[in-house]
Amino acid sequence: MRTNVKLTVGVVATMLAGLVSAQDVQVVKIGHVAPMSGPQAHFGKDNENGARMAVDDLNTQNIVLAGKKIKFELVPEDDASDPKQGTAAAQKLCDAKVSGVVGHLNSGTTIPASKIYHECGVPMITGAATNPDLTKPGYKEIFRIIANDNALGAGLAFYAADALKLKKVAVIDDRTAYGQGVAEVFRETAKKKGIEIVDQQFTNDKATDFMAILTAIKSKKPDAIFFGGMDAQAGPMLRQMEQLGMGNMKFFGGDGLCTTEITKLVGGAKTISNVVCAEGGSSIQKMPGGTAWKNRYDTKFPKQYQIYSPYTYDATMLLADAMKRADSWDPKVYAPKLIESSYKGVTTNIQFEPTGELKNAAITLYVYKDNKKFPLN
Ligand code: ABU
Repeated sequence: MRTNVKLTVGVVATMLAGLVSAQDVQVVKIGHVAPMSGPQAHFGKDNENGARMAVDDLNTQNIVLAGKKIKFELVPEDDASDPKQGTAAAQKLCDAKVSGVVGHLNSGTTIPASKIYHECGVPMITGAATNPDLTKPGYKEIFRIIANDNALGAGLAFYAADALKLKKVAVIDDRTAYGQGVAEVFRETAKKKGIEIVDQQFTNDKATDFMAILTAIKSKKPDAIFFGGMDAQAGPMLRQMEQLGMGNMKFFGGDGLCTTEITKLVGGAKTISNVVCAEGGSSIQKMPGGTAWKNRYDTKFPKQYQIYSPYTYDATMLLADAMKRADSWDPKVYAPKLIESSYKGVTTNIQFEPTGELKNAAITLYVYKDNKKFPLN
């Protein structure tokens, strides 16, 4: 009888302890937004994987904030690369009281969404959207941990003029905030470097048929085409260049086409070997924690790596780092700590300019050989 009583007390005590510790666990929500549907869904998946990997890693660290054990939870949203869906997703995340947001991917969604995050006071860090206008309003909650289009467009123009000695280039852009912006920087820098812009054509981020604009460009006999846009268009464009006998032209572009996926999207066209593209950061091989991190990523998410997942990983870690320094997950309390960050990430040692842009942002140029991507620097 006595034993039974003891057992009952023991069971009750264990149950109470369980209840207390359950109450002491604080769920901290981190939003992630990117296109998870549509032609850019492969980017979205890669980005979300990076954020998810960071959340999983954080949850092994037994982080305690303000006396509470923290469990991070990813809240994924799909903006389908559409500005309206982007702002709707941002509002949804504000209403869900997330502590921070990683994303968005497209400049065209990130820029309008940033105003919403600013208004609800939630920090947002992008590791993919590169239009310089993002940081121009000076919102204290908005950060970018990758080089912007001023660096990408100019870097490519310098390479075209100085290394390849090109004289005539045609420019195409997809009329998005990213494509139009990076093409403009390339064009203006190229002109200053003495390159003649022999044609300028436009498409959109849903198009797959470029025969008419390529035919127009072919008649101008450029040495190269610069395309401001994403791999979903660049792939078929390169295929159609081969069909039109334009295999002698270099093909320049920014990070939006500098992916693993483009090697599939070209459908075997040899023009992939003409691509020179730029990414806003160091190559994985040169990132401080790059190679080890990439091996872990490939084990966790086989064959899904594209380009930005190390940045979404670092962005998530950076939010948590600021929370630790503030001992709070409340955005109002920890957000001011972000600008003071000095965080040794996978991609680089992350510190910010007063504008929220990354300090000392690197760029890397790439080429494709035997359908594989190789850094030039
Ligand atoms: N940085 C290229 C892809 C994302 C964007 O800026 O739209």
